[in-house]
Order: sequence, then C-alpha cells, then structure tokens
Amino acid sequence: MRIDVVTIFPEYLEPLNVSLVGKARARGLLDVRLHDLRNWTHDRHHTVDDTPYGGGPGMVMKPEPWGEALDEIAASGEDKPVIVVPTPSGRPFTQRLAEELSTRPWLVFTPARYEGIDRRVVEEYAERYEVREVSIGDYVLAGGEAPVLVMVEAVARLLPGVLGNAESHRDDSFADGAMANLLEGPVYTKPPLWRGRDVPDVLLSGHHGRVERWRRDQALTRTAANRPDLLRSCDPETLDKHDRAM
Ligand code: 6GU
Repeated sequence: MRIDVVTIFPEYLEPLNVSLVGKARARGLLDVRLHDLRNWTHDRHHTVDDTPYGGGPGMVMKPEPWGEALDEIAASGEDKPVIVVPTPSGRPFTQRLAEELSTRPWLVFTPARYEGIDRRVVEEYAERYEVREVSIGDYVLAGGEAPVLVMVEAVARLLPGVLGNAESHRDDSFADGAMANLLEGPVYTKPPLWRGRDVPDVLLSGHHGRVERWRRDQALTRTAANRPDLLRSCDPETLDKHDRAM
C-alpha cells in the first residue's frame, strides 16, 4: 500500500518511522511519503491560510496550495488514490472503515490546521476521486496530524504480513466473529503471583473450553461497564447463539 500525507508539519508524522508502521515500511509492505504543503506556495512567506469569508475567529487554509499539491501527487501513481480528509465534522473512523481502507492500494491524507480547508477543495476532488471526510472521535484537536497517525496505524496493522500471525486481530475489540461488538477482557502473564495478586485459576487450568467461557464472560462484563451502547447495539439472538455454542 502507498500512503501520501500532505501537511504543514511533516515532522509531526515522524512516529511513522517507529514500531509497527516503521517496520512495515522498512519491510516494503508500506510506502509512506510525507509532503510539506508549503512546497506548493509561491509567495515569500509560503502562506497557506487566510481570513474566513463571512467573518469569525481563526484562519482558513487557502485552496490553491492544496489544489496544486493534490493535482501533482494524485497524478504521480498508477491508479486513483482514495483521499482521506481528517476533520472533526467527518464520519466516524471505525474498525470497519480501517478494514475497508486497508484493501485500497493508495491513500492520500490531507491533515489541516486552523479552522480547516476551504470547502471548494473537497468539492473539487470529490468529482474525480473517492473522498472520505473522517473524524476520530467526539473531541476537537488542533489539527489533523494526530488523527493521521491514528488512522495509518489502524490501517497498517491490517495489511497482509504486517502482524505476526493472521489470527492476531481475529478477537480484537470490534472485530467480526463470536466476540463482535464486545471489548476484550483482561490479560495476564508470568509470574502467577505478583504482590499478593493471583492470576485467575481458570487461565492456569489448561481447560480450553473453560478459558474461552471465562474470556467471553469477562468481555461481556467489561462491555456492560465501559460501553453499554455496544451491548445495546448487539442482536440478542446472535449474542445468545454464541453463548449456547460454548
Ligand atoms: Cl480528524 N481533526 C481534528 N482537528 N479534530 C478531531 C478530529 C480530526 N477527529 C476528532 N477530533
């Protein structure tokens, strides 16, 4: 997969050199290209923002640098990229969307600063490309760069060959399957006794069936406590079907 990021803070994206994403890049599974939006400005001050029409606080990103940058970058590959526009006004970024994006050969992210990008940029590119306006949650950040780090990591770990074994995301919170819509329960490792605290006996029992039953109970309890909305969105029949199967 190829990922381009256009930003006025390329250095903000340096974590993409580290850990899972960094390794995927080093192994040639992921081709990440960072671009400084100011390279597509022509004035001495490399201006990327201006005052908003209609008044109001803050500044708006000018359309011309984005237009020149996206024209050049989008024309630099074989197929058409999906353009992902991080914005608190976008559709929610979910595991489902991460899975969908992970099947696409090429993503271009356009993280903005200030009050956002002149609306005409999205309109212009939506006529020729698939454009997704996406929010990572119900809070406001100062810019789209941190959301790009979030989304790239969520997508990269789904790419073939990036994780150790193909099973490692089967039981992830939010994945499909028996644990669909349930949060993962607690995990333990050695030593079996730490500061007077035991590892639950069932995990040391060697009874695979009892371990699975316990894990599902933990997942249900945690989901009820932390995300009751997820439990309510479950089909009760599907929940029961998985429970009867244990
Ligand atoms: Cl994608 N951008 C900004 N600036 N704030 C956000 C966000 C995105 N998602 C949630 N908050």
